[in-house]
Amino acid sequence: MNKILLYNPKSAVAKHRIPNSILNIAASVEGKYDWVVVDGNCETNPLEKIESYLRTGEFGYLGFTVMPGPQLREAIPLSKTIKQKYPYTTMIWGGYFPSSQPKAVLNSGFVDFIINGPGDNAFPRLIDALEKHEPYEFIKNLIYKADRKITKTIKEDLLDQDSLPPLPYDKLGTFYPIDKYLGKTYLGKRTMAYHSSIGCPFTCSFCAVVPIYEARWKAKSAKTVYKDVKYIKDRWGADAIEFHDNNFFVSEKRTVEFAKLIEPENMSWWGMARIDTMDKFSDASLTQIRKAGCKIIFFGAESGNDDILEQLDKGGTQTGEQIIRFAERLKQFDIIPEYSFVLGTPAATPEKVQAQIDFEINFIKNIKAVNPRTEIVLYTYTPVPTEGSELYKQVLEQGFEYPQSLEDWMSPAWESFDLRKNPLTPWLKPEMIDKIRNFETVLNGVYPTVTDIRLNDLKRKSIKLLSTLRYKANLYKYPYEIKLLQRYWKYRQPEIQGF
Ligand code: B12
Ligand code: SF4
Repeated sequence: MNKILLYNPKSAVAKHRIPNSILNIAASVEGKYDWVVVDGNCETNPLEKIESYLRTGEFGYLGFTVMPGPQLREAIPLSKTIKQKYPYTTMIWGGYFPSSQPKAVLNSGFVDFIINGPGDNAFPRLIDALEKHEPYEFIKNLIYKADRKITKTIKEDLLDQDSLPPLPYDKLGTFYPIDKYLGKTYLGKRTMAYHSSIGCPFTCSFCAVVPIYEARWKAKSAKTVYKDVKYIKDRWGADAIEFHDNNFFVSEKRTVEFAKLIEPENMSWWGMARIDTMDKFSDASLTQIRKAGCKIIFFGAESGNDDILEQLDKGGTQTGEQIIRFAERLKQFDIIPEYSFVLGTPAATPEKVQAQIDFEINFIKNIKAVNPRTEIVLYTYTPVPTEGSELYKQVLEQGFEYPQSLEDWMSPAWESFDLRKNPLTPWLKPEMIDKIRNFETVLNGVYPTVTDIRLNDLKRKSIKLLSTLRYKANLYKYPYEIKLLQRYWKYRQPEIQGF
């Protein structure tokens, strides 16, 4: 009865990635406890698959990783049904959603424990304690209910990432062929997903990483990253890498060291970064990175307005002027910047909210003018409960409230919030959301994303032709003709499908 079932709820309709979150947890118990992985992305009936294991009577523990959005929507009914049918099992949730919304999760009655942040030590220690009927109150990174009260244990320091056990890729391959996880993308024919560091040293007040990692960052060394990537390349033929780190490029030294190691492997790669950090990289470093296969980098540009950057606690030294200058700088290195913006932050009056949106639209057009290859991803601002932050206080004052129960989180409206499409924030009026979305449609029409590998030249040219007139004349309303074509060709939306 001490076997462990680890579940990755469905997160995407296509392009499935190696489920790194639960694979890290599997690594933490490898050799100590028997474990299996069920990946909702690869199952047509995940409940049936989970039950096929539970019916053996050998499984006592279930570990679910849960992100907001579609993963949450699947995790709720599955966990509820499982707990009702197999009440003796212990249900443990980890990942971003339960760590930031523990009240709703534990009050549901079907989740027993939450791992708050990294689970590499907390998970095996919790299982040990439960197996031996020992107290678990002293285990770090835990949230549970005791005497009807939500109890959080203290946070553990981030672990030395090189000391973590290797990920059990071969064993994962006994459940799902690793080939399935190496998809065709803009970067290559067999793209692997890798996570080389945890946390982030910054404290942007809209970011879910901050309350969990509290401005801490720890990375694997360049050598370890190279060794792991090389293993997957040699064993399964990966030819490209998506680095899923929140902030891959924090250290110029590590990045350049990795670039030098990976260069002979002829792989393309992508990662996430900050503009002000990378703007400090020397020309020689940027040249080396590109030479080593880094084709495109995702940056949280957020806003061209310095006051809003301050309101968002963007930290560091990023300014609107720098965002534009850096897009231009990257042109000479042939690296495509992928800039994401957060539109719809709160302001004192509706007119001010609208003026900010108009400002950003113009700003984005200026970026496109200096570097048309810049990819633009538009989010609408969704508050993250970084308690105590000035921005969060403003959000509460304007009447914003989170759902109190897990069932409420499942409603289509809150799913849309999670996908940062329609954030339900009281200061953002429907016509403002329409303006953002319509501009996005026209912009994507004029500059179709390079990451959509299904769009051929003819499709790109047709959409571009239709959209350019509107773009030049600032006419964004009712772009039905563009939408029709995009729907017909199933245009890819990185902002809701996740990069
Ligand atoms: C890969 C990824 C995806 C993949 C899917 C991953 C999968 N599981 O199949 C895709 C691209 C599909 C995706 C989509 C989305 N994602 Co996503 N995603 C990530 C990303 C980049 C990496 C996750 C990962 O693999 N981490 C590596 C592991 C090792 O770290 P970890 O998950 O933190 O796991 C540790 C702990 O959290 C804990 N833990 C985690 N799970 C579990 C489970 C158990 C049982 C235990 C014990 C412990 C535990 O222990 C682990 C080891 O220490 C994260 C950001 C990040 N860098 O983490 C965003 C992130 C989780 N995603 C996020 C979001 C919002 C989304 C979307 C909902 C929206 C969007 N626009 O991107 C979409 C949903 C789209 C859709 N249609 O489903 C947000 C969540 C924010 C929040 N408010 O909570 C994040 C944090 C990005 C961000 N900074 O905003 N995503
Ligand atoms: S730099 Fe990026 S990952 Fe880091 S806190 Fe800011 S938004 Fe989050």
